[in-house]
Amino acid sequence: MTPDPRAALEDVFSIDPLLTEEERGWRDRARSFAEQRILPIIEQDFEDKHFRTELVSELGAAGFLGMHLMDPGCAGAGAVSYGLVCHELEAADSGWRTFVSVQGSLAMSAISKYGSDEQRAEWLPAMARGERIGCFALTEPDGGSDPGAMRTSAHRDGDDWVITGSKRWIGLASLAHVAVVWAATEDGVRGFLVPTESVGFSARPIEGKLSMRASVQCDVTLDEVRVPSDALLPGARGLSGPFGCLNEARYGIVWGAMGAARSCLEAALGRATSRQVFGRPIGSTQLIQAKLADMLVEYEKGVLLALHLGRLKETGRLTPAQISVGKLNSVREALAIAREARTVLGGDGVTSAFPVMRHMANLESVRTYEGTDEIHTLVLGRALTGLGAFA
Ligand code: TGC
Repeated sequence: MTPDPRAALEDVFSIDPLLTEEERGWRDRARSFAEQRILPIIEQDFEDKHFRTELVSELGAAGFLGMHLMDPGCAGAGAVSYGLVCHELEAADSGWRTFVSVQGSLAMSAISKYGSDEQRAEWLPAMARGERIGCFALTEPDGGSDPGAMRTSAHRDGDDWVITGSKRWIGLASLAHVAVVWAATEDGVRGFLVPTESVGFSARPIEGKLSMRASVQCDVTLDEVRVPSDALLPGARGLSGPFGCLNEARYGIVWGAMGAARSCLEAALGRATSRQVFGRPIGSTQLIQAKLADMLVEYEKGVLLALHLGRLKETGRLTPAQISVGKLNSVREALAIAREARTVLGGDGVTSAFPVMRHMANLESVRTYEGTDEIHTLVLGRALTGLGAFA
């Protein structure tokens, strides 16, 4: 009988004893959700460039939206539980992990960290249930790596704020009810909660994507959008505001990208034991075994690093440089695993009969958003030398 790749992988890499019962519960619920609600439809959705809005309330009912926040309506789960959920969702597709990240780690985190009591009460419970969707408008068309160069500006007009500018690559913006918009003011960068129905706000999905096709990223235009003074997030001043949210999302990617890697490794392992070439399973050859072993080693190291960072996060000791180690390593190694898995699958590996090319294409986006490989490399260079080399 052909061995079960998942069971074989879990046998060699025994992570369960390192997790609490509660963490395993979150992991198992996310795995069931991914297998029952995402996997059956994802290849077709990716082909059709279709985002399934109807799954959003199901994610909310499962408790996955803003699950690490302690606010009313949010699950208040630990960092490792949240990471495991990201891992399982991204094992199905990066687009669905991205949805949970944008909603929970970016938009809801911004409101939780920097919002007033009224803002938290107005938005967070409904966003946790998936009844309202949020987006996070930081990146601009002239370059995402240097948010300090932002051109979007907000100025006071009586009691109101008037916001003008453009944003690009904003996940969920055309579906969102509220946009967390970061804009330059006389007082430095500030964040605003902008209802997307506001006059002058428009969001247009970006066409021609060959990656993350089952999710939505947009160009956003703010044409003299007028919001009242209580739209300002009172607790965020300067770029450390949005960066505080990016830390949360980058942490989720550390776990998530390894989920995509696991899916690729499982596909390769399944093929290795079932595919016969030269009269025997290809998995009985030394070259294929070496590829599988190398993939396993990087996967296991990546998950253990994610777990280590999660435990640091739970005790409040996780630093931005440590998150950069994780984001850089997870996405880089997940891409390498995807490429190697494709070779094990032979020609069939380029078809949608296997998830590997879809993961590979998705991971190219994940590699670029939330800080590119290059930015995280330079964050680490600065952490080691004390010298910034960004320019
Ligand atoms: P600098 O401009 O000097 O620093 C500004 C202030 O920010 C603080 N800071 C951080 N705070 C918390 N966490 C971090 N990770 C932080 N990084 C910086 C910094 O201490 C300073 O504070 P203060 O109080 O002194 O003003 O910037 P820097 O020299 O520290 O950093 C430069 C660099 C290149 C590392 C930074 O600009 C950077 O991380 N760039 C990458 C930006 C990025 O990730 N962009 C992607 C945005 S979002 C996205 O990709 C899409 S969202 C998903 C979707 O919608 O689908």
